[in-house]
Amino acid sequence: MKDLQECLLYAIVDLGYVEPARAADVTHQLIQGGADLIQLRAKGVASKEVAALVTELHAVTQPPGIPLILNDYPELLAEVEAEGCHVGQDDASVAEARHRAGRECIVGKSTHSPGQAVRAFQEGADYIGFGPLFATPTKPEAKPIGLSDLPTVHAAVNIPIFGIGGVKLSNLEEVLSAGARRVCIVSDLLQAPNILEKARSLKAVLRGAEIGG
Ligand code: 3NM
Repeated sequence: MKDLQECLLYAIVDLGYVEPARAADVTHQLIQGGADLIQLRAKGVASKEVAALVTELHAVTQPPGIPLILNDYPELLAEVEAEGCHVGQDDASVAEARHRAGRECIVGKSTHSPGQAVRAFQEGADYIGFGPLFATPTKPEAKPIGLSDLPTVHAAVNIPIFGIGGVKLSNLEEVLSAGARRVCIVSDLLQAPNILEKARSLKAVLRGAEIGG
């Protein structure tokens, strides 16, 4: 499996945008385009259905060694194959998520301020999401935090940090210039006319920034 340190492009397969029947195909396109990490986000879906979908997606993510992360539902990790789970500020703590999973797994956490980022690091999260950097249709109620805290968070937190929220191909250079190295994207990928090509373009910019320093 790909190491989190190598992951630059984190793509979320959000059932708010993708019909469950298309989720495996979309996941395949995202990976073909260069997504390094995949999350299944299935808010409000019954856990039995989520479990079935995880199994279907894992058949796509496992052969190329792409970790599959489940948004919330840590207890499902005890019964399905996936590499980890992601918790929000209002969900289980990192320790509680590990306990519910009952096995070794990646646990990521959403953070919305430098203080929350440091606490998630201290709690033992394997990676964090940091945002929303911009206003986003995916979480319309969430207040954007802007880009100015990115350097502080990168100096304070020594685990992978994925900038999230309104990140798009059109503002990616700006996000990277402000201090991000990695991003997590939902709508710009899932609403693209060609998902594979969009992932490829995003990844090229991320790689270019990495090489360019
Ligand atoms: N979490 P898009 S922002 C799922 O700030 C999610 O924790 C956020 O979607 C956070 O790429 C967000 O469409 C939505 O803006 C990201």
